[in-house]
Amino acid sequence: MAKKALILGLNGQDGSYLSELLLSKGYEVHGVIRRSSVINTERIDHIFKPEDKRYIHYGDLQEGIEHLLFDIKPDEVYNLAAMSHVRVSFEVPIYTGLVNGVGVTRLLEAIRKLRMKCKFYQASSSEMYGTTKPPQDENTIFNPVSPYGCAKLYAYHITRAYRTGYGMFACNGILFNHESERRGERFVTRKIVKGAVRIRLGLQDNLYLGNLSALRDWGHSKDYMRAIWMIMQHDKPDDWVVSTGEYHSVKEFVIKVFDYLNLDWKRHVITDKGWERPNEVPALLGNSKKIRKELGWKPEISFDELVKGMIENDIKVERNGLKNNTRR
Ligand code: NAP
Ligand code: G4F
Repeated sequence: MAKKALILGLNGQDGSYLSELLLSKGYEVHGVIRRSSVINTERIDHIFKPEDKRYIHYGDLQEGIEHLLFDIKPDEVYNLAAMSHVRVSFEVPIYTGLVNGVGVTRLLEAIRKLRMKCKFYQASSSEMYGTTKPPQDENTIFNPVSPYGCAKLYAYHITRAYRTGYGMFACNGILFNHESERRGERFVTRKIVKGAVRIRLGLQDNLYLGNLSALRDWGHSKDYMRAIWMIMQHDKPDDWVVSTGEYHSVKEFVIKVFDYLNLDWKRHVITDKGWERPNEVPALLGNSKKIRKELGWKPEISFDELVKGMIENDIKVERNGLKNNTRR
């Protein structure tokens, strides 16, 4: 019988790549999306055909999803749902705590109360390291400095507590930044790519950014979703860092994109304090030795390929006046 997976955050960047991966492995994939006043399934419309709509369920981490767990009886639950924007978390700190933190306890508690034997994956984040100096690995101290990072750290610990306390197969993937053609337009990589492409095509003149000196370890979402599936297939539940082990500044990212498009970035990029955060995480660089050694995972898409793929995708999107990500 096919394994059943339930993905919270199905229509997000990661949810879309994970569902493709699991379907290619023969899983029956169910997912949760939120009701929205506009169509919000663009990332998954090519994956779930109209006749597959029975696999897509409405829900919210704030409400709990006991009924879905009970009806679907998944073998694997992947919690990718979150208010995922760090800067926005400073504006909605309480909501962020309720969704990204308490929401995870709701899920774990539902699984426990229903006495389900399913495995559980929690999308933990390198943002939890905050101001701790790089490189960071599974033993590095956490120092979160954003409401998002604090809520994610709560979720990380509650996942461990349910593992140790109740013997649940509950894992944390501590994923460093990962991007793609499907990345949300308000994260810095996609914002830079989209802005530069639009400048190249004469659709806008300038790009407004915040702190250019922050360093990030950027990988591709597709590689990272393969990693989290491997985490869930391991014989014991654990916590794992997933990263490329290479970092670049936001400024380097800008220069790379503008150079690719034969543009002089200094003529178009304007730094604006309005895009900065009350607290910044200066440098994230992951040491993913453990997952490479124990599970044999490694990233397959290079930084150059990531950037090039994102640029080519946005050229197509902007030239054809498309709503979003065309590249599959
Ligand atoms: P994303 O594109 O923003 O997707 C987040 C998903 O969560 C969306 O489907 C969103 O639905 C859903 N969601 C938000 N609030 C919800 C709620 N209250 N109830 C149910 N669903 C809700 O983010 P992503 O890049 O795919 O990231 C996936 C997960 O990994 C997130 O938990 C993120 O915090 C974490 N993470 C991401 C990275 C990264 O670099 N990408 C690194 C480490 C950890 P809507 O479309 O309705 O908002
Ligand atoms: O792309 P960002 O918004 O990603 P950030 O804050 O690192 O968070 C992402 O990665 C986390 C993993 O470490 C995830 F958990 C989280 O869900 C999310 O996916 O910003 C990256 C850097 C920051 O230092 C920011 O200050 O870019 C800097 N930046 C400079 N100008 C900007 C901008 N970020 C955004 N979003 N917009 C700007 O205009």
